[in-house]
Amino acid sequence: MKEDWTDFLLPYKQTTSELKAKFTSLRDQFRLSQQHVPIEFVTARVKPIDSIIEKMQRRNIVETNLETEMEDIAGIRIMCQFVDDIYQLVKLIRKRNDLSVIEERDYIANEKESGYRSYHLIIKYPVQLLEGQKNVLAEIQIRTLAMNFWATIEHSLNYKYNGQFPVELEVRLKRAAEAAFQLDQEMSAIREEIKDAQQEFSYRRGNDKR
Ligand code: 0O2
Repeated sequence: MKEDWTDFLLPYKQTTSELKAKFTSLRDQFRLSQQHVPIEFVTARVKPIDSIIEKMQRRNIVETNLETEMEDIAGIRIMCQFVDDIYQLVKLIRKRNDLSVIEERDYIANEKESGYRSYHLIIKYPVQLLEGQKNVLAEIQIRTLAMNFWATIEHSLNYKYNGQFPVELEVRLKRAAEAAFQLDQEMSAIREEIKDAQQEFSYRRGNDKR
């Protein structure tokens, strides 16, 4: 196993902190422009060494292929209010020229067996290091607050049960995932109604002034 993880992980650390700053700044730009803000908050992490080693063993990844085969050593998570916000952000990310999208996994349209929902983008991000530019793979996960609530709880239970849930718990978690998704759909419907009502209101005000 690697002797010096600090050196190896440095570009990933830099990638996560740069991307977090960029997406936080994007949120601030939306706020300033008085538009609906599609980003609620952003988190970033470098995968812990024990998780990297566990995944290397599970996926048969050899050390020399780590940089090309493990796509989520650098991870960014963006939380949104609405499902539509997720797809708006995906479009924005595809257009950026400071990174390139190399793979997309829509676990919202195609939820995982566990009930997990999120939109994943695997990107290539160039970081500037002492020795020059290096392209780093990173995973951006975009989810609603409800999806994040479910995933956070399920992730900690997974840890507790070591990935082997009792059947009843598995069923309840799937039900909870469905309830979270229903909540997202209900909130989107309410949002559309509010938008329609606001448009109707401004149209009427416009007519009254004539
Ligand atoms: P952490 O702590 O977030 O780093 P694999 O990593 O082998 O499971 P794959 O195909 O490499 O899967 O990548 P995938 O499925 O696109 O994304 C893996 C990451 O997505 C996980 O990372 C989780 O963050 C999240 N994820 C995927 N499936 C689930 C799920 O069923 N429940 C929850 N809570 N999260 C999920 P890590 O490394 O597991 O965790």
